[in-house]
Amino acid sequence: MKGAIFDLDGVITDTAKFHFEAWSQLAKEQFGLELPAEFEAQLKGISRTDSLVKILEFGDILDQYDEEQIAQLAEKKNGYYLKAIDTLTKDDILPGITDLIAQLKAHDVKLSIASASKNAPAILKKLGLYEKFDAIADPSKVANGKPAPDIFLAGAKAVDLDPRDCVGVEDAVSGVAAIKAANMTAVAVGDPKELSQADAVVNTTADFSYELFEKTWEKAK
Ligand code: G16
Ligand code: MG
Repeated sequence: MKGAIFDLDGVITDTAKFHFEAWSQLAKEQFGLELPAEFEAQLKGISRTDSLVKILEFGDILDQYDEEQIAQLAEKKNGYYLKAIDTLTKDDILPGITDLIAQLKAHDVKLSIASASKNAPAILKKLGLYEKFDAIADPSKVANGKPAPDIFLAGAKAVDLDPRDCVGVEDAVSGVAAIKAANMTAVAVGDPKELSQADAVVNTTADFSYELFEKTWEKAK
Protein backbone atom coordinates (compact mmCIF):
# COMPACT_ATOMS: atom_id res chain seq x y z
CA MET A 1 0.00 0.00 0.00
CA LYS A 2 1.53 3.27 -1.13
CA GLY A 3 -1.41 5.65 -0.82
CA ALA A 4 -4.57 6.30 1.17
CA ILE A 5 -7.24 8.32 -0.61
CA PHE A 6 -9.78 9.79 1.80
CA ASP A 7 -13.33 10.98 1.47
CA LEU A 8 -13.88 14.00 3.75
CA ASP A 9 -17.48 14.24 4.98
CA GLY A 10 -18.24 11.29 7.27
CA VAL A 11 -14.64 10.05 7.34
CA ILE A 12 -12.48 12.94 8.57
CA THR A 13 -15.22 15.16 10.01
CA ASP A 14 -19.01 15.12 10.07
CA THR A 15 -20.14 17.98 7.86
CA ALA A 16 -23.34 16.21 6.71
CA LYS A 17 -25.37 17.90 9.45
CA PHE A 18 -24.20 21.35 8.33
CA HIS A 19 -25.03 20.57 4.70
CA PHE A 20 -28.48 19.39 5.76
CA GLU A 21 -29.12 22.45 7.95
CA ALA A 22 -28.08 24.78 5.12
CA TRP A 23 -30.26 22.96 2.57
CA SER A 24 -33.19 22.93 5.04
CA GLN A 25 -32.88 26.69 5.56
CA LEU A 26 -32.77 27.33 1.81
CA ALA A 27 -35.69 24.96 1.07
CA LYS A 28 -37.87 26.57 3.72
CA GLU A 29 -37.06 30.17 2.78
CA GLN A 30 -37.12 29.85 -0.97
CA PHE A 31 -39.67 27.11 -1.67
CA GLY A 32 -41.65 26.75 1.59
CA LEU A 33 -40.45 23.14 1.70
CA GLU A 34 -39.76 21.11 4.83
CA LEU A 35 -37.02 18.55 4.08
CA PRO A 36 -37.54 15.09 5.64
CA ALA A 37 -34.74 13.86 7.93
CA GLU A 38 -33.82 11.09 5.42
CA PHE A 39 -32.42 13.79 3.14
CA GLU A 40 -29.33 14.14 5.34
CA ALA A 41 -28.15 10.64 4.35
CA GLN A 42 -29.41 10.92 0.77
CA LEU A 43 -27.30 14.02 0.08
CA LYS A 44 -24.04 12.45 1.33
CA GLY A 45 -21.34 12.50 -1.34
CA ILE A 46 -23.73 14.19 -3.83
CA SER A 47 -22.43 17.40 -5.46
CA ARG A 48 -23.90 20.78 -4.55
CA THR A 49 -25.86 21.17 -7.80
CA ASP A 50 -27.08 17.56 -7.81
CA SER A 51 -28.23 17.98 -4.19
CA LEU A 52 -30.31 21.03 -5.17
CA VAL A 53 -31.79 19.19 -8.16
CA LYS A 54 -32.85 16.36 -5.80
CA ILE A 55 -34.54 18.88 -3.50
CA LEU A 56 -36.35 20.61 -6.38
CA GLU A 57 -37.49 17.20 -7.67
CA PHE A 58 -38.75 16.37 -4.17
CA GLY A 59 -40.84 19.57 -4.21
CA ASP A 60 -41.92 18.83 -7.80
CA ILE A 61 -40.68 22.31 -8.83
CA LEU A 62 -37.56 21.50 -10.85
CA ASP A 63 -39.14 22.80 -14.09
CA GLN A 64 -39.64 26.26 -12.52
CA TYR A 65 -35.90 27.00 -12.31
CA ASP A 66 -33.35 27.53 -15.07
CA GLU A 67 -29.63 26.81 -14.87
CA GLU A 68 -28.71 30.32 -13.78
CA GLN A 69 -31.28 30.36 -10.97
CA ILE A 70 -30.10 26.93 -9.83
CA ALA A 71 -26.51 28.23 -9.70
CA GLN A 72 -27.63 31.26 -7.66
CA LEU A 73 -29.59 29.12 -5.20
CA ALA A 74 -26.65 26.72 -4.79
CA GLU A 75 -24.42 29.72 -4.07
CA LYS A 76 -26.91 30.95 -1.45
CA LYS A 77 -26.88 27.55 0.27
CA ASN A 78 -23.09 27.62 0.25
CA GLY A 79 -23.20 30.95 2.08
CA TYR A 80 -25.28 29.38 4.87
CA TYR A 81 -22.99 26.36 4.90
CA LEU A 82 -19.80 28.45 5.12
CA LYS A 83 -21.23 30.33 8.09
CA ALA A 84 -21.95 27.02 9.86
CA ILE A 85 -18.55 25.45 9.24
CA ASP A 86 -16.77 28.58 10.46
CA THR A 87 -17.07 27.09 13.96
CA LEU A 88 -15.09 23.91 13.03
CA THR A 89 -11.91 23.23 15.04
CA LYS A 90 -9.60 20.26 15.54
CA ASP A 91 -12.12 19.00 18.12
CA ASP A 92 -14.41 18.20 15.18
CA ILE A 93 -11.99 15.65 13.69
CA LEU A 94 -13.65 12.22 13.94
CA PRO A 95 -12.22 9.74 16.53
CA GLY A 96 -8.96 8.02 15.60
CA ILE A 97 -8.32 10.04 12.45
CA THR A 98 -5.44 12.15 13.78
CA ASP A 99 -3.70 9.00 15.01
CA LEU A 100 -4.41 7.14 11.74
CA ILE A 101 -2.85 9.97 9.72
CA ALA A 102 0.28 9.83 11.92
CA GLN A 103 0.52 6.02 11.51
CA LEU A 104 0.16 6.21 7.72
CA LYS A 105 2.75 8.99 7.46
CA ALA A 106 5.17 6.99 9.65
CA HIS A 107 4.92 4.22 7.02
CA ASP A 108 5.48 6.69 4.15
CA VAL A 109 1.96 6.24 2.81
CA LYS A 110 0.94 9.20 0.60
CA LEU A 111 -2.29 10.92 1.68
CA SER A 112 -4.80 12.46 -0.66
CA ILE A 113 -8.40 13.74 -0.49
CA ALA A 114 -11.18 12.62 -2.86
CA SER A 115 -14.18 14.66 -1.73
CA ALA A 116 -17.12 15.99 -3.73
CA SER A 117 -16.80 19.19 -1.69
CA LYS A 118 -15.37 22.35 -3.22
CA ASN A 119 -14.88 23.49 0.38
CA ALA A 120 -12.47 20.64 1.25
CA PRO A 121 -9.32 22.85 1.46
CA ALA A 122 -11.10 25.36 3.75
CA ILE A 123 -12.47 22.57 5.99
CA LEU A 124 -9.06 20.88 6.31
CA LYS A 125 -7.51 24.23 7.26
CA LYS A 126 -10.14 24.73 9.98
CA LEU A 127 -9.39 21.24 11.33
CA GLY A 128 -5.64 21.90 11.25
CA LEU A 129 -5.11 18.98 8.85
CA TYR A 130 -4.40 20.81 5.59
CA GLU A 131 -0.62 20.39 5.80
CA LYS A 132 -0.89 16.65 6.49
CA PHE A 133 -2.24 15.81 3.05
CA ASP A 134 -0.02 15.52 -0.01
CA ALA A 135 -2.86 16.44 -2.37
CA ILE A 136 -6.54 17.39 -2.60
CA ALA A 137 -8.28 16.34 -5.83
CA ASP A 138 -10.34 19.19 -7.32
CA PRO A 139 -13.98 18.06 -7.73
CA SER A 140 -14.70 20.90 -10.18
CA LYS A 141 -12.17 19.33 -12.60
CA VAL A 142 -13.73 15.84 -12.79
CA ALA A 143 -16.48 14.91 -15.24
CA ASN A 144 -18.55 12.53 -13.12
CA GLY A 145 -19.40 12.46 -9.43
CA LYS A 146 -19.43 9.37 -7.16
CA PRO A 147 -20.30 6.48 -7.83
CA ALA A 148 -18.12 7.14 -10.92
CA PRO A 149 -14.42 6.54 -10.13
CA ASP A 150 -13.24 9.98 -11.37
CA ILE A 151 -12.52 11.76 -8.07
CA PHE A 152 -10.65 8.75 -6.59
CA LEU A 153 -8.62 8.37 -9.80
CA ALA A 154 -7.80 12.09 -9.59
CA GLY A 155 -6.81 11.59 -5.93
CA ALA A 156 -4.33 8.83 -6.83
CA LYS A 157 -3.00 10.73 -9.83
CA ALA A 158 -2.38 13.82 -7.71
CA VAL A 159 0.13 11.81 -5.65
CA ASP A 160 1.50 9.99 -8.70
CA LEU A 161 0.27 6.54 -7.69
CA ASP A 162 -1.30 3.58 -9.45
CA PRO A 163 -4.85 3.19 -8.01
CA ARG A 164 -4.06 -0.51 -7.35
CA ASP A 165 -1.45 0.60 -4.80
CA CYS A 166 -4.04 2.70 -2.94
CA VAL A 167 -6.70 2.20 -0.30
CA GLY A 168 -9.82 4.39 -0.63
CA VAL A 169 -11.67 5.38 2.56
CA GLU A 170 -15.40 6.11 2.55
CA ASP A 171 -18.64 6.22 4.54
CA ALA A 172 -21.13 6.31 1.64
CA VAL A 173 -22.38 3.52 -0.64
CA SER A 174 -21.79 5.69 -3.74
CA GLY A 175 -18.26 6.41 -2.51
CA VAL A 176 -17.40 2.73 -1.99
CA ALA A 177 -18.70 2.04 -5.52
CA ALA A 178 -16.43 4.84 -6.80
CA ILE A 179 -13.39 3.32 -5.01
CA LYS A 180 -14.04 -0.16 -6.44
CA ALA A 181 -14.63 1.29 -9.93
CA ALA A 182 -11.23 2.99 -9.58
CA ASN A 183 -9.59 -0.43 -8.89
CA MET A 184 -8.64 0.48 -5.35
CA THR A 185 -9.06 -1.41 -2.10
CA ALA A 186 -12.07 -0.02 -0.17
CA VAL A 187 -12.10 0.47 3.61
CA ALA A 188 -15.41 1.86 4.87
CA VAL A 189 -16.99 3.07 8.10
CA GLY A 190 -20.67 2.43 8.76
CA ASP A 191 -23.26 -0.30 8.29
CA PRO A 192 -21.62 -3.50 6.93
CA LYS A 193 -24.87 -4.53 5.21
CA GLU A 194 -25.16 -1.23 3.33
CA LEU A 195 -21.42 -1.08 2.56
CA SER A 196 -21.03 -4.74 1.56
CA GLN A 197 -19.11 -3.78 -1.60
CA ALA A 198 -16.18 -2.61 0.58
CA ASP A 199 -13.19 -4.90 1.32
CA ALA A 200 -13.40 -4.04 5.04
CA VAL A 201 -16.04 -2.21 7.09
CA VAL A 202 -15.62 -0.86 10.64
CA ASN A 203 -18.21 0.54 13.05
CA THR A 204 -16.41 3.74 13.90
CA THR A 205 -13.44 5.71 12.56
CA ALA A 206 -11.71 4.87 15.88
CA ASP A 207 -11.28 1.32 14.49
CA PHE A 208 -9.19 2.50 11.50
CA SER A 209 -5.46 1.68 11.70
CA TYR A 210 -2.43 1.31 9.46
CA GLU A 211 -2.52 -2.46 10.09
CA LEU A 212 -6.17 -2.73 9.02
CA PHE A 213 -5.48 -0.77 5.82
CA GLU A 214 -2.32 -2.73 4.98
CA LYS A 215 -3.87 -6.16 5.69
CA THR A 216 -7.03 -5.34 3.75
CA TRP A 217 -4.97 -4.11 0.81
CA GLU A 218 -2.75 -7.28 0.86
CA LYS A 219 -5.82 -9.49 0.79
CA ALA A 220 -7.78 -7.56 -1.84
CA LYS A 221 -5.03 -6.77 -4.36
C1 G16 B 1 -19.69 16.25 0.47
C2 G16 B 1 -21.09 16.06 1.09
C3 G16 B 1 -22.24 16.40 0.17
C4 G16 B 1 -22.00 17.76 -0.49
C5 G16 B 1 -20.72 17.64 -1.31
C6 G16 B 1 -20.40 18.96 -2.03
O1 G16 B 1 -19.19 15.07 -0.07
O2 G16 B 1 -21.26 14.73 1.54
O3 G16 B 1 -23.46 16.43 0.90
O4 G16 B 1 -23.11 18.16 -1.29
O5 G16 B 1 -19.62 17.28 -0.48
O6 G16 B 1 -20.02 19.92 -1.07
P1 G16 B 1 -19.78 21.48 -1.35
O7 G16 B 1 -21.12 22.12 -1.47
O8 G16 B 1 -19.01 21.90 -0.12
O9 G16 B 1 -18.96 21.60 -2.62
P2 G16 B 1 -17.93 14.08 0.39
O10 G16 B 1 -17.50 13.57 -0.96
O11 G16 B 1 -16.82 14.83 1.12
O12 G16 B 1 -18.57 13.02 1.28
MG1 MG C 1 -18.61 10.92 2.80
